[in-house]
Amino acid sequence: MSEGLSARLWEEAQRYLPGGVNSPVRAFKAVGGTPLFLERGEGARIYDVDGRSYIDYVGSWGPLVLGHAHPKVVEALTQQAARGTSFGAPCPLEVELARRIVAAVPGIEMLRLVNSGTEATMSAVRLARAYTGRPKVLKFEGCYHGHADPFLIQAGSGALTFGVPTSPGIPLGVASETLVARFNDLSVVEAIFQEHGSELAAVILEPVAGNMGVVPPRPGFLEGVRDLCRAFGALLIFDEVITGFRVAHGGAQERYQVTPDLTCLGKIIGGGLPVGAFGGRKEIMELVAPSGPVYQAGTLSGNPLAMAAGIATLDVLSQGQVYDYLERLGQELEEGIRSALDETGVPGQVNRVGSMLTLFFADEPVQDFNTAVKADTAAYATFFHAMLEQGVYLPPSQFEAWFLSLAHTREDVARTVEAARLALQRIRAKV
Ligand code: KE4
Repeated sequence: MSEGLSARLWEEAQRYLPGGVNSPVRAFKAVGGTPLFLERGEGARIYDVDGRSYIDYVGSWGPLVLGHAHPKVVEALTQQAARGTSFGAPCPLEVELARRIVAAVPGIEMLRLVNSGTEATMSAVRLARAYTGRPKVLKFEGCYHGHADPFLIQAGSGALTFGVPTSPGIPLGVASETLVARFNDLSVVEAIFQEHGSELAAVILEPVAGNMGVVPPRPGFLEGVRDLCRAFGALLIFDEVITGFRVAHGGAQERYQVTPDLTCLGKIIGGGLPVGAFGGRKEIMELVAPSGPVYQAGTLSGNPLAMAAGIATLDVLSQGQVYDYLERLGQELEEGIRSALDETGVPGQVNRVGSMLTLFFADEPVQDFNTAVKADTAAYATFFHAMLEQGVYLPPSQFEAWFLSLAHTREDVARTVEAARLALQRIRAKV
């Protein structure tokens, strides 16, 4: 699909950047073909360097819940840039963004702003280990928390699964402190707590999984994990880098009424600029340097430019009805895709929470990593390119979330559903 300037840039990019990209998923390896180079975004649309436009469902992987180049964000950035981008000193805007986050997120009384989701989650785990004095962390298959060593771990063999690294460069000593359970399976979590409860510093999870594709929590799952953490003295960490301000103004912890001990944020709170945060109960957060001994630092943490974008974004999200709009649009997209699946007879599952959803090319419901990985990734690749040809830009991987924004319209959704119908017919014809 990609030709012209994108193709030429792709050749050059591979000379300077590993795999031609600065983050692996962008390389289109999961869907084949060469990535499009994008030069502009406006509202729900993106424009590639060869002048083609697309309805965008990646939204920079979640941050752009207002759409691209929202006037309020652009205005805030323009004004702040003229006054300086970073001082390495306290600035009013970091206090302002922190105030908004504390007011919105039930589990956050105090927070530290950082520069990525990875920084947020790695710092939260260090803090949990310091607070409890315990070494081990439990994560879930299919949940992604960034690229810090303790998280690039997959379930090993054996019942109570010790982790094994998913990347070279991670010492076995690090991997041995990470345990891995199956998302939505409380029995495994209980068994791990029975076996290792006294060593567990924390359980970290995406309360709505987005990184195996969208997988909602089963009723009672989050509550069960919350109860086990409380019973054994481990901290519950919600990684809300995707779900924060996405599935509700107060994130998944508001939507599902389960409050963690620590929360990690990113993406939306930066409005498209690099920002992350970790926060929680004051008695835990006061352990963070310089008020406490747990070291964490960052040159650009709380920089006024990123704060300006985040504040402008949360301002818009504080207006009434925005989440009702996202919910309605998400429902229309889900229903439209389901009807296209029915009409074409292509086996598929649609999982959705609010304005994040995934179409899995799978015969059975997708409720965890094991069922997610059964999806037909070849069918997804065909679907992806057929949608791209019709001007719809989806995540270049079956195991990611599609994101709607406030800039998407009902017409955009109708066009997307029509394109999906034609793309599914192409898959049908291939069978
Ligand atoms: P970053 O370090 O990429 O800002 O955030 C890491 C992270 C942490 N937690 C969750 C739940 C996340 O989804 C992420 C990053 N998400 C991926 C997409 N699923 C970012 C895209 C990429 O890696 O290029």
